[in-house]
Amino acid sequence: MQRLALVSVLILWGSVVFASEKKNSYEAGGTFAPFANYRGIKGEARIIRTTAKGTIISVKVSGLKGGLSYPVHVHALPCAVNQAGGHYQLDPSAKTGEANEIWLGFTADKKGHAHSKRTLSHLARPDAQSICVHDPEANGAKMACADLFPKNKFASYEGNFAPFAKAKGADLHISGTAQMVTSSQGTQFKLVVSGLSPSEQYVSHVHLFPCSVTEAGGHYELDPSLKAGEEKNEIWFTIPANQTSFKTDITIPHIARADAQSVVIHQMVDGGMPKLSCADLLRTDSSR
Ligand SMILES: [Cu+2]
Repeated sequence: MQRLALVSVLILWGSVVFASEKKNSYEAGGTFAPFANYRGIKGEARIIRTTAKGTIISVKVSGLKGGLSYPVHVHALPCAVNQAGGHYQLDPSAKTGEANEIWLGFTADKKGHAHSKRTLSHLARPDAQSICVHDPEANGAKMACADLFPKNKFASYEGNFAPFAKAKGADLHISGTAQMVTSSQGTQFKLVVSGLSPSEQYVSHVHLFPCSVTEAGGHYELDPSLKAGEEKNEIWFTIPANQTSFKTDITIPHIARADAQSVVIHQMVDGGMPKLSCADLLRTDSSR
């Protein structure tokens, strides 16, 4: 009887640990497709994020030239957006280059097949959105790309506002929540904020990185191939003046990508826009 109780406690404990790990651990991936000017390249890419071990990434590609070595990198945008953009940076405040990126270069065998795998202690952020194979015979032009999307592309995200380290005085009282829901129709944002000073002016935007990574980085751009900093290409929330709290619920036709990672509240002061408070947009579903 006692033994049975112990066994059931152990089983319960095991499932709790498994459930909490599962929430942050997930597998994603996709198939390679060639960019324009290239054909015949096929294969697949997988990314496994585990809270315990970091990140495991593997790629398998065919349709390459036998004996040739190819540069392969994790990129920061989906394949269809600005040709996957630039390289994913482990630390966006550090120098670009191999030590701060995820490189998976390989050499094709006689049949034109190649594969590689990397295991990192770094837990890849959601902005690790694709993998590109580059053409060594054309100055590293992008040849083929695979998206690293989770199975459920549409999801709910949520986080609580917390002050940045530099916030002081009344700015420390700002609290609330930010929610984001993506669907085939677009993206809904709900913000509930309180603790504002009626005498101050504020503005809020969707930012590129989690709150703890380079203080949420720059602004999320609807189209990253256009110039940054224009309101029509970003997601801005107007915070009315002379209020201590505000709520907003807006839906935009754009479907937010995984690089929409936080909402920042700035103060508007002469000559600047200091970042006061930030809410991470974390996926709330565990089944990806
Ligand atoms: Cu901003």
